[in-house]
Amino acid sequence: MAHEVKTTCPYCGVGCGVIARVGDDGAVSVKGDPEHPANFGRLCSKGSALAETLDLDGRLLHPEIGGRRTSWDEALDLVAEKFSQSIAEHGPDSVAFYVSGQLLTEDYYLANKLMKGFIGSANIDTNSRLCMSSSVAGHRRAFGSDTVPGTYEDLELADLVILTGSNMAWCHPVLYQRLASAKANRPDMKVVVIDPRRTMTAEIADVHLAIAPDSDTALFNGLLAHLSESGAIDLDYVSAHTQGFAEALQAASALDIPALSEATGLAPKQLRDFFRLFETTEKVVTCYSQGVNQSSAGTDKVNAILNCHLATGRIGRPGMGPFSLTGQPNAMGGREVGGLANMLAAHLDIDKLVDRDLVRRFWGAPSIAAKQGLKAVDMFRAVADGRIKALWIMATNPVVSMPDADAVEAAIKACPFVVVSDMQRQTDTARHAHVALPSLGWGEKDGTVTNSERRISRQRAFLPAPGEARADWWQLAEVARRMGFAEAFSHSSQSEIFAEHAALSGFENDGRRDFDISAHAEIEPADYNGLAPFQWPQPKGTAPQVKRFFAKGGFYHPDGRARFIAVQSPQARRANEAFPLTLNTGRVRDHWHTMTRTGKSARLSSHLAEPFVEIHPRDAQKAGVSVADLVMLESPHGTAIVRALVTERQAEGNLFVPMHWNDQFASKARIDALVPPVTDPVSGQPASKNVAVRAKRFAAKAYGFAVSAEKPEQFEAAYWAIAKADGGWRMELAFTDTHADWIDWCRQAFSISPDIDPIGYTDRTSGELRLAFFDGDRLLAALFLSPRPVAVARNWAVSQLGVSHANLSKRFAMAAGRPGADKPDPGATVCSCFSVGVNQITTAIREGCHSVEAVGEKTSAGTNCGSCRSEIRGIINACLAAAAE
Ligand SMILES: Nc1nc2c(c(=O)[nH]1)N[C@H]1C(S)=C(S)[C@@H](COP(=O)(O)OP(=O)(O)OC[C@H]3O[C@@H](n4cnc5c(=O)[nH]c(N)nc54)[C@H](O)[C@@H]3O)O[C@H]1N2
Ligand SMILES: Nc1nc2c(c(=O)[nH]1)N[C@H]1C(S)=C(S)[C@@H](COP(=O)(O)OP(=O)(O)OC[C@H]3O[C@@H](n4cnc5c(=O)[nH]c(N)nc54)[C@H](O)[C@@H]3O)O[C@H]1N2
Ligand code: SF4
Ligand SMILES: [Mo]
Repeated sequence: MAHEVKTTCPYCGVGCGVIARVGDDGAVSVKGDPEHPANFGRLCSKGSALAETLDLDGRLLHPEIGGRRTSWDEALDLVAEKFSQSIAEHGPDSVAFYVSGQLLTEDYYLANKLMKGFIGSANIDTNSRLCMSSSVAGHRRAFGSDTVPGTYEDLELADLVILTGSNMAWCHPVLYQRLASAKANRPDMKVVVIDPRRTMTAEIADVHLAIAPDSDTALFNGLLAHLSESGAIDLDYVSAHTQGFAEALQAASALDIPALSEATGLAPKQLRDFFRLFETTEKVVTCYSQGVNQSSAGTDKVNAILNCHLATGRIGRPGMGPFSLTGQPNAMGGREVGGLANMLAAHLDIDKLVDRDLVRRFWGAPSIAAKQGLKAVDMFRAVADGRIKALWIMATNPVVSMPDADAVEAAIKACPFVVVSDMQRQTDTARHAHVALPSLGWGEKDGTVTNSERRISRQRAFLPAPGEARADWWQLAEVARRMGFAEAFSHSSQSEIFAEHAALSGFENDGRRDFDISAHAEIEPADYNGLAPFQWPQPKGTAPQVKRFFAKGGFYHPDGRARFIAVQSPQARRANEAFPLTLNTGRVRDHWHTMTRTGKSARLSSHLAEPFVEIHPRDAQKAGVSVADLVMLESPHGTAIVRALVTERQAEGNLFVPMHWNDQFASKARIDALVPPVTDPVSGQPASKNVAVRAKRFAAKAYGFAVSAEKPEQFEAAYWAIAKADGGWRMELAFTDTHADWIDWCRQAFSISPDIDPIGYTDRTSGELRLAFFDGDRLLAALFLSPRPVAVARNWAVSQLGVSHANLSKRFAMAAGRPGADKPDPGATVCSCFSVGVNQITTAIREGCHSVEAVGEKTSAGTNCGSCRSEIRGIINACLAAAAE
């Protein structure tokens, strides 16, 4: 029977409410939940496409040992036995868990409880180490607790919103849309974007400061010094609620304006204008994300920002405060349960005996880890050198996402016992598992997540468990029981685990800890099922509330005062003579991390269908790279081959490559293979955004583009990248050898039977070759080959997989790679909701549509989820600027 279920989006930390509808025929559709306080009904492109990612293609549906199907009992017995054996022979620190901010709080809570309380080691770390750990460390240094003081509404109430190291338009799209509409309603509101490259986020900005990589500390130190000189310090707040201002100010005053200009690459006037804007605007929110966290000075960057807000007392009041944007759907929940190797559950401190004792008593645990465990980069080092002998990886794909990824892969391959819990059978990491455990995915699993504004929401199941897949918490509890900890892991539902977690948050708390949701300590399953989104804290006996922290002090250091941190501004310049370019890495709009889910959606895959490098025209010229060439990138750690996207949005000397592509989708694009394992000394977070590399043209003899109804599996190519398309697959190719028989190559790659002959032609002078294979009127595959990057109307070619080719001239048009005059090529997809291409948008602009709204009216682009609105704005600006020249 058709039914609707309220749940939460499994992608970014905005944490949007989703209503999933399962139709009579079992078909799922999703829409935004108008009542959810994070999104009020909006969804971005990824959220809107959730239903397209739920198929069972490639799912791991049964437990496997050594690649062979087995029973749950056998798999769980083996995991428990191997872990227990390693602990007995080599001690508790010889085993480790590497988990994820994509686990639900209930899963995460049990993983942490098992490792820290019962195994007795703190060797549990998480991909949050690569994501939020500098923010956590910065918060704890300044506030004495890992607290995000504000709420989303503050972005709408502010008069100045600073976005630094955040590509919010693409990474927190619904929050960005809330900001964009607040600014449209109140045009006096100012937005400043601080990012070395001009991202789509900058399209609504009044000011874009293209700072030199890693010069944020210098910039915010300069700001603090300016605030002091201009008398903008809130002396009452500073003296009543803080410590260490003088030292911080002294460190901040080290650079004068010319030195700051040199350090940040910004003109003195840009610096002064920015400083003055901050000085004269009381309601300021500073949002920051990975451009701040993922740095060898990430924690210092965080504290440089917090210093400015503490000094002006602009914290915890409506429209004011620093705001760390969390990445993953449950990055915040993971911090609450103490999932990091240097934390303890419920925001307690692993370095404090009293805190350890409190948790041990609450859990009734035999022993509790007495010291911090290994942080992600060190953990994989310990795997590599044999100190860790049994490793359980859950809901993360480190062979793609860890720095020095090739070394991480080698370590995993060499590890005596590796367990991987995932939804997908074939990931770059899962392929090396000794034991693979099938986990439930979004729509099947049930529990809670916490978003960036401390709001806890339910993810609810609306689909049956596929095959034998089981929840991650169940897997952990079963292994714990088999290791002899049955009593402490007797939970029969996620509701019981949540209640225990809530009870621990209130246990001997008395207001001493920020995280307290003990109002839910005795929650019954029925109430848990119906639980409405609420923000923490919510102590016992209180109703849900909107809470901001620290407006009147009340910090969590023992004296109740915040700490200013004196931070220096040394430049982390890594580029050098041999590796002269600075590689920056991050995200694109329509893919999520290692693409195990978004890679299933043709719509999402059409926005950017291939791994690429953004490169400035002068750097391209120096490297001998022309538009659409392939580029070989090299660092001392690894290499990658990606497409050149030559653009002035990128600063000279800097490159940007997305983190998403991996061995399942491209021949050589795992960009983390190039990233050195350099980490922040305080947080242990890797510096994923400042990597010294060199670039050169990848010399290919032939370039290809192909579409195919079946997924190509067996083929030879020096470069390939594959993406899901409507009705099949699309592929970019390059060859360093020319194959004698391309027809044969196609037959192998696209599994085409020998009785089917292609239609096509070869042009001997230009060296172009076209081949198309039909089964009756249905296109099976087509290959377009050229000595130069192939010029073919790609989206049109892809669309031919779904149309009838009954008439012969249509088949020849296919082979020619050119649409007929009646069917113009839409160009690369901009709006994935309505599949509107860039050519359609520029046509609309030429016809007089000069606003995002007008383009939307004409083409529908940008009128559903709105994620592409800043790109449309960018295209309009570029077209109008070109027309004016
Ligand atoms: N579409 C999409 N959205 C996502 C995700 C996804 O995979 N896809 N992942 C989610 C996750 S887990 C996370 S953590 C967030 C990340 O969200 P963001 O942090 O917004 O995303 P990134 O692209 O990693 O990096 C942000 C920006 O930092 C800039 N930057 C690089 N170096 C510096 C620097 O030295 N200083 C400054 N100020 N800026 C710099 C980069 O140019 C980049 O534009 O996104 C979340 N949302
Ligand atoms: N160079 C570079 N590297 C980076 C970054 C960067 O900006 N640049 N960003 C870093 C950041 S911020 C992050 S958060 C990481 C993300 O990196 P990862 O965590 O490695 O990326 P995901 O693709 O999200 O991996 C999640 C895995 O869990 C599986 N999965 C999904 N749901 C479930 C579930 O419910 N249970 C289980 N057991 N499995 C599930 C998915 O199929 C997938 O294999 O990458 C980091 N690495
Ligand atoms: S902004 Fe998009 S990806 Fe993030 S939670 Fe909302 S719908 Fe999901
Ligand atoms: Mo992240």
